[in-house]
Amino acid sequence: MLDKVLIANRGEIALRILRACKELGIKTVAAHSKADASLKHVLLADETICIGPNSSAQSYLNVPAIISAMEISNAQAVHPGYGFLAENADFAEQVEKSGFTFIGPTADVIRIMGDKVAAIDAMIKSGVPTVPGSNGPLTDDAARSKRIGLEVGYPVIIKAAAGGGGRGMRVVRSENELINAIQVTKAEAKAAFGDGTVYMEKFLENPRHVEVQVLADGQGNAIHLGDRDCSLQRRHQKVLEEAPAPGIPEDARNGVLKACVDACIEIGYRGAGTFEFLYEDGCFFFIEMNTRVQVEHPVTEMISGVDIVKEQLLIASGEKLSIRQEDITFRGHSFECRINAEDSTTFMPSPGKITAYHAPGGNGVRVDSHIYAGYTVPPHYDSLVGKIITYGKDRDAALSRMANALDELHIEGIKTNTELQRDLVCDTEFRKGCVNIHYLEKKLGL
Ligand code: MV4
Repeated sequence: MLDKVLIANRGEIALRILRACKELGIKTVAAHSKADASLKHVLLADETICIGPNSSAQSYLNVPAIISAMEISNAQAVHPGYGFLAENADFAEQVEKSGFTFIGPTADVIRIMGDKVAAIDAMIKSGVPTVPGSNGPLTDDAARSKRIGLEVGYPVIIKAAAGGGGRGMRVVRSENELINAIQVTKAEAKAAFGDGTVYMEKFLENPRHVEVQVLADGQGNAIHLGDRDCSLQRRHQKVLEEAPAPGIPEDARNGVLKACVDACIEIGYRGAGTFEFLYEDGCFFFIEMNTRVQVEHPVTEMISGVDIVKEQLLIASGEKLSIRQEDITFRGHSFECRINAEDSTTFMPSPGKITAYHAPGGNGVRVDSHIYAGYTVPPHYDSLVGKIITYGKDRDAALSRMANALDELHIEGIKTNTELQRDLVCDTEFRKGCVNIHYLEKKLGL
């Protein structure tokens, strides 16, 4: 078992990691920026170390500072959480080269998944269904690109291989826009990511975003923890997630879940991971794989009974997966509402001092948050201040608990998006299940 873990993150996920470490008897080192000395997990950690000034670039993204902090504190391993360096293959490689453990997949696998063309290629080889498309980079051969466009059928989407999460994409609705769109997307990708490689996919007009959670030990064992629906999003920021994804036929679901497990074994995956799919007309289409723990992992924990962060730590300790697929029974339904320090209508960030705080509670209510009365939300990082997660025996039960929990939530001193969340859980279309990725933006546009 790992003896001491350095937490290279902040906010609610740093606290989540600290709690998992404590449950396993692992000592914790909270590596934090200057602005974050009063974060809850920093106050609770066995050791703390300031790794730099307020800006992320000089602290949570500062690779030499983090590796030095591991050396100084004698930590064996680093948990990167999500965001920051979590999917940075060079960081994972440097951690391992310095003799420490990166809690996540090998640098090679992170690098493959960071290159969306390579990721799709790996999925095709493993039997995971992908979006019809170029299945490889587009070249400077315009006639070839047009041939592919014709085969795939318009509309198509041009995506940067180094992009992901909504960055570097362009929809093309007819052949006469194609060559220019490829050129512009290439130039943008080159400027943004230093890599101008682009590829083409059929553009799906009204898909849902459904993702599959997996765990693998890198020793030939892998399981899935079911799926989640994350379609309610604004500007590629998820707002409200649930597990399982509602209204998916059992044969389609079982097919995609098995394909993800097979792919994990095929690619030698290690740790927690998420396969992202677009789901439309009963079919799943792989788009990207995330090689980190995700913000919305709690909804999966609620329906599967598996502690994903503890499993990450056990896998990083070198243990074989102790859970077999047949040991997992999915029960009930779970929702997560992200609570952001922002205006409910303008979405402007609202950092500042929390003057009063009351968290919801009761049966089937979980709150993952680092905030407390008197805590000041700094302006330097993202605005997530917590997550309300509810569980119920079915979708309606979990949803009514969420409505109650949101009513009980009380945060004074800063603005939050709680009103938007209260509105969403009452939304007629959302309550029916199966809204698509455009639903929230359309609703807000009205
Ligand atoms: C797509 C798509 C439609 N067709 N690919 C956006 C984020 C990145 N992860 C992939 N994205 C999309 N890829 C094809 N072939 C629509 C989106 C998309 C989207 C996907 C998931 C969640 C929210 C989204 C919002 C806008 C567009």
